[in-house]
Amino acid sequence: MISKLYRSPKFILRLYSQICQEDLLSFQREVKSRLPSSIGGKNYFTIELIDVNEDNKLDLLLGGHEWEGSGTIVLINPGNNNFSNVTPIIIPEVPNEGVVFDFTFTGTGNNRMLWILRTSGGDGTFYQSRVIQKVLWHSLKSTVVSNERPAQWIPWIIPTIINGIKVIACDDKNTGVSIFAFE
Ligand SMILES: [Ca+2]
Repeated sequence: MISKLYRSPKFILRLYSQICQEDLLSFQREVKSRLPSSIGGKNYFTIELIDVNEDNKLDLLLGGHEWEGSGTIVLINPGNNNFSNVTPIIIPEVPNEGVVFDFTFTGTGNNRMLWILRTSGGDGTFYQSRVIQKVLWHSLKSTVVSNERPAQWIPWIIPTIINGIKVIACDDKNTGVSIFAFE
């Protein structure tokens, strides 16, 4: 998986070209989709592979424009990387903050926590806030731990340690360092 720090189209093209030159991998299009047909044609713009349920198989998280019928979902890997018959786990919505940008997880077992970065959408505004949602994985209990509006949206979040404290943060060249929530 490509680190969030290197998502620029230029970098991805360079990486792809290097991989091809070195013949490390080859890519081919599969005829049958590995995704459930229920997500077809929907406005999903964020995809992340994370082992959500800690079974060493990467699971799939999808987010986009929640208010347009593209609910935020987790697809648990059945073991063969084929998600086409997997029933999506629906993550609670955050009204008016319906643009989902990024996911990250912290903790383990009963403390496993999903963090979702959002911005405004669905209330007539678009990209005008900076919101962090925290979801306790085992119960899907959802809390909005930070809601700044109006605020410049930011593109990604990571769990990190700043001054010895575990936090969820972003360090983006356009918006600087943002620190959101304490784990
Ligand atoms: Ca898994």
